[in-house]
Amino acid sequence: QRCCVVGLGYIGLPTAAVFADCGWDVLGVDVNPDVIAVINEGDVHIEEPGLPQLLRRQVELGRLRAALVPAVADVFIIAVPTPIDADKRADLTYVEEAIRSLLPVLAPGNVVIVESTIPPRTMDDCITPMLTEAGWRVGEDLYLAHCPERVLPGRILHELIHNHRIVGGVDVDSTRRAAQVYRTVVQGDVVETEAVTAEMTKLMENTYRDVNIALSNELVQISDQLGIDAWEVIRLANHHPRVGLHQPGPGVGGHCLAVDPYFITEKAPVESRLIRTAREINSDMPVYVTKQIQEAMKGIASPKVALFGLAYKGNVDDVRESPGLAVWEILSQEVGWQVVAHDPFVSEKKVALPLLGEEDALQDADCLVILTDHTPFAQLEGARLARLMRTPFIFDTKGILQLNHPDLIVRRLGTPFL
Ligand code: SAJ
Repeated sequence: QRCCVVGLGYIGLPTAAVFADCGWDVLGVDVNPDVIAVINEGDVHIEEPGLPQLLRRQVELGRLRAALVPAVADVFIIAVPTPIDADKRADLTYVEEAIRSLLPVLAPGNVVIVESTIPPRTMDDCITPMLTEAGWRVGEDLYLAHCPERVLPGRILHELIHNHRIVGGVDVDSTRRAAQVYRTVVQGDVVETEAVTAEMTKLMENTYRDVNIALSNELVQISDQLGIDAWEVIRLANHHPRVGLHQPGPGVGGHCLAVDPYFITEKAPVESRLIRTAREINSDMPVYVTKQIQEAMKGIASPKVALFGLAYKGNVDDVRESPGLAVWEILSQEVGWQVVAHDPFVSEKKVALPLLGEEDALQDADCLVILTDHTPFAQLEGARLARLMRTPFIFDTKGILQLNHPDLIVRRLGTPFL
């Protein structure tokens, strides 16, 4: 069976590699010639544990190759980005272009699957009409389904195989055929539904997380006001069998939680009040964090601030919608301080600012701000920080530090300053 995966990013590339590993003959397609060249050499352009080895093996075995345009196949999987525009509405350009790129190679009996995250009703109101207008009888000679990806960066290869999948076709036959495709690869359940339910399910999963993180970020602000330790409240409340408060932090980043809720608010702006408010709380967190840093730096003229962690979350190299970048922007551009950044996972190419090594960043700093829970940050040594920094003030927005060196002043977001 031949499978063509359109879009070789964080989702498409691992998907292509896993399908190849399960015996499919896979063609990966991307508009970026550099990406194509790298993959055909057996290398990868993104950071994901286990992917380099898996991909190299599949390329060497001849089961996976990459090209700029799609070719004839049995199944097409679309995994291109759906960004939001300035009005916080889904930009479907890439998905539409991907569908258009298939038109010259589609054949009767093909299954076309959209994995990209899309607003509710997109399959029915946008994708199906595109194919119908091209002359296809969807559900009869062409099968069309939405199968949202749900993998967690950092664990993608494991989750691609073991997570349950939701498959929603635009009609019953499409659902059945698309579900069969995933059953060749997935060890979790493949749950069948219709397209619009699959679209909404995916969005609600990420919205659930966004709203719950907003609740904890609100708790942080209430706790700061009332002199309560928010982390202790979360720890104790989570002893309750039906409570699972999330972790607060400097904001919510990544291309999923910080974006997907808008796909709901765009379609039902009046009804989605809680979702909208949660988004506001989370996207305002970098401002809240910088205000606290400014408060702490009050007595220091022109402080040097070292920001640790520009990736949107721990142990990944992805900086999309990252709270760390937002904090950098406010402190360096609006406040005008000397701000330096360090992130062992992120390459300078990905951020339009210089990144320093750990020691250079800490040297003579007046404030160290932890913005991402990268594992190496949890191992920072108190004595070293005290020796290198000019003012040994540390602000931990992720609650990961265990420092108790007497010379350090360590403050955790949402914990009263003692
Ligand atoms: N975060 C918190 N507190 C928490 C958990 C996360 O502040 O308690 C922050 C993180 O630091 C990060 C952001 O939220 O900035 C998002 O991180 P994440 O680990 O929650 O999620 P993503 O964006 O890496 O992946 C999510 C996952 N969705 C769910 O868990 C419901 C993943 O399964 C999806 O496949 C992915 O979105 C996606 O592609 O939609």
